[in-house]
Amino acid sequence: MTFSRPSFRHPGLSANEAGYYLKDYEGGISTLCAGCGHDSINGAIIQACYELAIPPHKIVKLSGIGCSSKSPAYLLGKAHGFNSVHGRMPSIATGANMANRDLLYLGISGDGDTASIGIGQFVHAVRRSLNMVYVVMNNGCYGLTKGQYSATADKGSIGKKGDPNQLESIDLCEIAIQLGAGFVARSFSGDKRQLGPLLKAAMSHTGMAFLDVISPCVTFNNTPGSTKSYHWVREHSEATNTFDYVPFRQEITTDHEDGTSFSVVLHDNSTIQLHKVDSSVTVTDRRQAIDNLERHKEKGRILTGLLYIDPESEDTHEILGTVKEPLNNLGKDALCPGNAALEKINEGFR
Ligand SMILES: Cc1ncc(C[n+]2csc(CCOP(=O)(O)OP(=O)(O)O)c2C)c(N)n1
Ligand code: SF4
Repeated sequence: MTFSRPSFRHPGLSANEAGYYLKDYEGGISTLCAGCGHDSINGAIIQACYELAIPPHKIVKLSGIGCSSKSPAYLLGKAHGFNSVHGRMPSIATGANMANRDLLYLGISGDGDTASIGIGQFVHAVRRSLNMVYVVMNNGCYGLTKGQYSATADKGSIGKKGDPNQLESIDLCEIAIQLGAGFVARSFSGDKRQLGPLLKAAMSHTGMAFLDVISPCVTFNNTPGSTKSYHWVREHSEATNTFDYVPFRQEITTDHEDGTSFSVVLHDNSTIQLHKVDSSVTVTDRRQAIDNLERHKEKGRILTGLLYIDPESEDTHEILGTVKEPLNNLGKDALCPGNAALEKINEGFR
């Protein structure tokens, strides 16, 4: 059996603006279970990077441990990558980001990897507003270790083993909003139309862009009583808004005049055009964003779409006032200015 992807592609497929083909964004052939939601998210990430024409070598894919964390092996084969210890992806992302601010950091994690063992790492990456796209493939269980409930499993939800989950669940989006993430969204692996623009907008945001994507585990948590199953999410999800993502280089053609639509301009001058389903939903107010989530939860519904955005948000580099250049662009004199400069700095602390 071979796991290498055939190099032949349809001759009609075109290159993106940077001259790359879709295959330049692909990775190895997936070994996840057929029908696993994670594979759909991987496909959406590949498509988003291709459409945004991001040179693959300008991307860093990072993960922890889990079926979800195996995903970087199945996408962006030409990007940089690091598969860390369980729950430790945020520290690896922080270190890499501090050394080279010129790359796009894409963290891929699971609900076990982030909400259980990695919760301490996650909250600090968020409150530092690390400039990264942080994707949680949320199936409410530990898929890789045979389906135990994770900390995002809803109380009362029933997995394959049959006993209902007795513990309260952690809502990662609420935590992210509370701790100052500038972009927070929730989506569903089975909703390609919503997930694609959300990923592209997240990749264009400066600071922490957090995306919680409900991603059913078909092997251990796709039962009728599970709130992370395909059936449940399709029956109970409600989109806060529909929206288009318009890159800066593209002409804006959509109508702005509609009373329930508005645009948000990001740092790189690309635009998010929101078409609100419910005009009472405000996505630029932190307190209201949390309230919206709770209101829908009370009714047993899962709110999806862009939940919160702060277009003015700063990233760790701006907050700390770090050097503008990636460290590998600096010469020896800048990196190692010598004893006299060190003495002067130490003097400043006395
Ligand atoms: C330090 C450590 N503790 C526990 C494990 C066992 N382990 C491996 S993956 C995993 C949970 C994975 O769940 P999740 O992150 O939700 O990913 P999924 O497989 O569901 O996509 C656990 C507990 C480990 N590998 N390392
Ligand atoms: S065990 Fe679950 S999460 Fe893991 S690959 Fe299979 S379906 Fe996906």
